[in-house]
Amino acid sequence: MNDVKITKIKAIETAPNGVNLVLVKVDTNQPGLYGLGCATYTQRYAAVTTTVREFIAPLFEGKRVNGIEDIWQTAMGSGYWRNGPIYNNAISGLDQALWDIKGKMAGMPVYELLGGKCREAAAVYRHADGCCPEEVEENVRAFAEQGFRYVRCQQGVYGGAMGGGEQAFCKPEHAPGGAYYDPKQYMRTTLNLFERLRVDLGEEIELLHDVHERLAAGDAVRFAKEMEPFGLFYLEDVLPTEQIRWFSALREVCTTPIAMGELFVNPMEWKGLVADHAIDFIRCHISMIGGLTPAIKLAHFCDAFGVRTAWHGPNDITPVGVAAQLHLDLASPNFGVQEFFGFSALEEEIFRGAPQVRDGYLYANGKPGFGIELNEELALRYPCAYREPGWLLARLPDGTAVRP
Ligand code: GCO
Ligand code: MG
Repeated sequence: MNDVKITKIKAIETAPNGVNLVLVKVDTNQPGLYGLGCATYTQRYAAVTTTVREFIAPLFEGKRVNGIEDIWQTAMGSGYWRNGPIYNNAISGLDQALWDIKGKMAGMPVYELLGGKCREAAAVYRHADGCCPEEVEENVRAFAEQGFRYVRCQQGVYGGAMGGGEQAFCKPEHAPGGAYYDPKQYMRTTLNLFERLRVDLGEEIELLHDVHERLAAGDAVRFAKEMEPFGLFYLEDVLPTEQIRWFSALREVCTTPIAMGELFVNPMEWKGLVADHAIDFIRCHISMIGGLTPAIKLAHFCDAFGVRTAWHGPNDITPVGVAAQLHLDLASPNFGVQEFFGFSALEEEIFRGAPQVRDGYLYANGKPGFGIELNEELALRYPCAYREPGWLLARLPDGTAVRP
């Protein structure tokens, strides 16, 4: 074990679906033994790959593979300033790859290294979107027929704008471009949407919704309260990370289950929320907090406070990142639900052995490590590229720029 060393740490950029993804491949001095880790920050992919190439690779090539915790701690400390999304993703790529290698060396799937399965598969939720309640409901029914029991429902894009259609509000003269939306219109249409969904679909299906930090704090508290009658599985990102202190006020008046965390990068953002029982589900994107090593600790910390996991996992994550979250899902007693966007055929060709979904459950393939083999040549045929931030340039009706 002690003579297995890292020979090469490579950052691989790939965008098979037109979404920028970052993967780290760690080669070793053992023929055929390599590890894969997800380092995807889709909006700043080149900053992550540069960090891996310029700072992580020179520091850890030549080191032994076995000391994952020591490597994680020295990687985090070696930049002095820490806990930012770019550097955390770079560390995550190395960290997850070392867990993959350790599983392959042990001849075990990573979930076995984490204590073994608490369940055979992880229940997942899909995204049912639509420009009107009828279309959203149609998509919920389609997922329910495929066996999915959990469905996130959104009318329009985040903040409820119909995406390009004329808004029912006027802007000031010379207002700048951007993704305009009206918070009050968003609240009205969403309450109307869930009233209809509950009447038409009944209580069997678990419905989720993502506020995506689009409301002023006081409105957010009122909105979460008004969503109570619809018995959501959870309401997500009700407030931006900058307004974390409002969650205790929300908890005082509202029983809607609360999920938060996809934007978290620093333990100071979650420690208080979890210890105060202010949220029901933790939603981190695990490469954004530094990889599987910190996510294991966070899952165990949440377990002590009755908070369940619901790791972030739409389309800006590699199948390796999905696998890393899935192995933790399988081994966590306080697993809640796993977000899942689905893989394209091309993605499954690049990442052979990617987790498979059946009847609403996501399955690992039982192979050692994360069980995924990379077709690197094919991955490199789909380079990442700069993409206009579009929907991220959110603005209120008067043109004020807000968090997206
Ligand atoms: C979700 C998230 C995503 C993010 C996206 C940002 O709940 O899946 O809110 O849709 O907006 O990951 O890049
Ligand atoms: Mg979200």
